[in-house]
Amino acid sequence: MSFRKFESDAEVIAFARQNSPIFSSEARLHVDEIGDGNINFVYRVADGAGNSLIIKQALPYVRIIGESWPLSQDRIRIEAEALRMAGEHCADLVPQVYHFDAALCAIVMEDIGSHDNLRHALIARRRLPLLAEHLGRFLADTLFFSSDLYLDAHRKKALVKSFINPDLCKISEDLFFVDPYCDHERNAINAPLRADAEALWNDDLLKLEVAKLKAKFLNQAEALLHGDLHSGSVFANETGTKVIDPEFAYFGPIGFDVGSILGNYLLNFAGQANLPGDASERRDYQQWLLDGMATLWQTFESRFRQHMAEQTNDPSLQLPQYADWYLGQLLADSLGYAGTELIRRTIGLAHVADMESITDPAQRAESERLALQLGRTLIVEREQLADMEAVIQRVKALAG
Ligand code: SR1
Ligand code: MG
Repeated sequence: MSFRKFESDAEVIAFARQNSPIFSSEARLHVDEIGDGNINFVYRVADGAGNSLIIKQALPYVRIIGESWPLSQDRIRIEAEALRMAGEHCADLVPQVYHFDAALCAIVMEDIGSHDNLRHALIARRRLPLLAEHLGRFLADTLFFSSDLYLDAHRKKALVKSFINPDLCKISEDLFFVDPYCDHERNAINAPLRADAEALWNDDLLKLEVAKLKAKFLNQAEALLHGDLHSGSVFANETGTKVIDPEFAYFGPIGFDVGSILGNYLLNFAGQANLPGDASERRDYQQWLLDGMATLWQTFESRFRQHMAEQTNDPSLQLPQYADWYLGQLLADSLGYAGTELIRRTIGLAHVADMESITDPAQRAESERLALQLGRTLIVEREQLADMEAVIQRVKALAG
């Protein structure tokens, strides 16, 4: 069978029936196209009796741009394999993959509809009591168990090869590390923020540090990353968390994943300064976000350290002092990449609703200015910020 885009509901329904056992043969099924992401087509198929699943299809181009931005469909194989690998270590934190169809470039997977998009939940100032702990565990387990700290040397290199993902990496290489640091045509800059963006383009110290982070992104095959761990790639409710969409997965620096999600906590923190609603409620929620960052890092750090102590077989990597040094490096990397996420979401191509929902451009610029300042600080001071408590104090000082 060769590739073709699903052209009708009937085709999507037939594919769902063929590739999952969850519907009875008499059930009347209906389809909704639910994708609100930038890149793919996503459908929910349901029977009206409480059974449903998700079908995601990757076309040979970027959905929001069209055929002028071609994109390898190998990304959907990568996503299916990354979900399956994550499921081996934290099955409760990812959707189950029922079927992957290489010819149709489609995944059939569990519907996580009882969870809400984390970005929308954060904008609505929902408190999700288990979120930070779940994210810390997801990061520690997926990243440790795909690194040389755990894997046999041959298995690790075979995996690196199988997750070579050049098209999707190139998007991140450009959108994170190139466009925001020059007057690039892909950038989108709120008019009152123009002077701040121009100052950043002339900031050679910042650009030097971003170059170092980019070099690591290009060269450091440390672990299998999710590769796009922003708050739109997380669904959550009061009791559960699901991480979706690892189509950008590749072997890269661990700090990129940890930093991406920390950066999204801080994007919401900056947005809350000017989002609608009661000021004291918004300030309290900013504190909840900072507490969440502390819990996330503490969960990640202690679990990763425990894995290193108990599950690292290579004797050359077993020294406790090495674990101390290594986790210090991971914190610095994570802060740096959090900074690049803050900056690229503020003046680059792909903005976030945490800021865009602030309708007044001048007010939005205030939040965006804070995001740029936080981003710059995390990047240039990443080696000096000794622990997450120091980071939080620095964030509070900048927020005023
Ligand atoms: C053209 S893709 C823009 C952004 O959307 C994805 O989710 C990634 O974050 C990417 O950078
Ligand atoms: Mg995505």
